[in-house]
Amino acid sequence: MATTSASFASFSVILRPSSSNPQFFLFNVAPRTGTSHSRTRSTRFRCSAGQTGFFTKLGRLIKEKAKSDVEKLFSGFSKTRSNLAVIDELLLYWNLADTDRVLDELEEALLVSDFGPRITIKIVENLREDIFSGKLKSGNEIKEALKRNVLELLTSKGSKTELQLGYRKPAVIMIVGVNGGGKTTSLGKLAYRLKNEGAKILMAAGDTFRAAASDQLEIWAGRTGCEIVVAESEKAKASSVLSQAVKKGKELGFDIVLCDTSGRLHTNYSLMEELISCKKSVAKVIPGAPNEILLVLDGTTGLNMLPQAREFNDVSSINAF
Ligand SMILES: Nc1nc2c(ncn2[C@@H]2O[C@H](COP(=O)(O)OP(=O)(O)O)[C@@H](O)[C@H]2O)c(=O)[nH]1
Ligand SMILES: [Mg+2]
Repeated sequence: MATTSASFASFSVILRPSSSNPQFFLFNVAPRTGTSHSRTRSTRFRCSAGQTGFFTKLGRLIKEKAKSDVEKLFSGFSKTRSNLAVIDELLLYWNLADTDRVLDELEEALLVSDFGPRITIKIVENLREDIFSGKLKSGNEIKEALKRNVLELLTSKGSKTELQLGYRKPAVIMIVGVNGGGKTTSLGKLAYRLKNEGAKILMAAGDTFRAAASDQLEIWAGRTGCEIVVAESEKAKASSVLSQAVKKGKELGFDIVLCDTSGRLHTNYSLMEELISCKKSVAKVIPGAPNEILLVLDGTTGLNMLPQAREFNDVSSINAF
């Protein structure tokens, strides 16, 4: 098992069965350099001339899919923007006698823009108070106050935001969320940040459902210079991969094990059950682990984030999102 940074230069992916369980491998992935591609990789991506047509077609399909995803995203933004543009018009012609009607319409515009009832009422009532107490005297002042209110709500800190990693090593962080929400990407970013802070990080490829999910995590391990545990067998359970990784982390003195998991719809109960078994399997190795369960949410999801957060919290007691 290669664990030292000195060994990074010699290989990009080295597979060696662990002594305790031959089903799993600890990968030590080199930061990508021009010369570090392994034999496995070049074989995997070799493309003969006869396949060019297929790849051109595949490339075109991927481009079309990406284009439609981007269009969907921006049409979502532009819908919100046009909902919010109503506010500009409302406030342009505001006068004191019209306050109740304008605030009712403002309330509606905020609600259709996914602000949620609690926040909307808070914003509108703050504005009403300031208008009637004479603090806000023009449409422009109301607009500025509205911006300040939204900014304050977005930036005010709730509970503690630092990761609570405890004193036992390794600390275990599990990343959970729905499919395509950005779990693996967030794990990569987190690994980069924690590594720069001096932590020795082990990644665990707990997404055993999605094709090439562990390859994706391997790329992040390469980029960040972290080590990674993946399942060799396609039938391996996510809970076993994670518990094996935590065992490795413990044996080899890692500071943090970052556990990737498969995406699951919060309404799919059997997959949510699997998350519970992942959590339990990790706790068997280190009592009290995982230290943190982080829910990754796609910022464009809107209010559907709430049921997602609720369901994930019910089964896995998330610590942050
Ligand atoms: N624009 C943007 N895209 C992201 C972000 N995080 C992830 N993605 C993209 O969202 C897609 C799904 O991300 P991934 O990490 O694989 O999601 P997972 O299925 O939850 O692990 C990928 O194409 C990522 O590049 C982000 O913060 N911003
Ligand atoms: Mg993923």
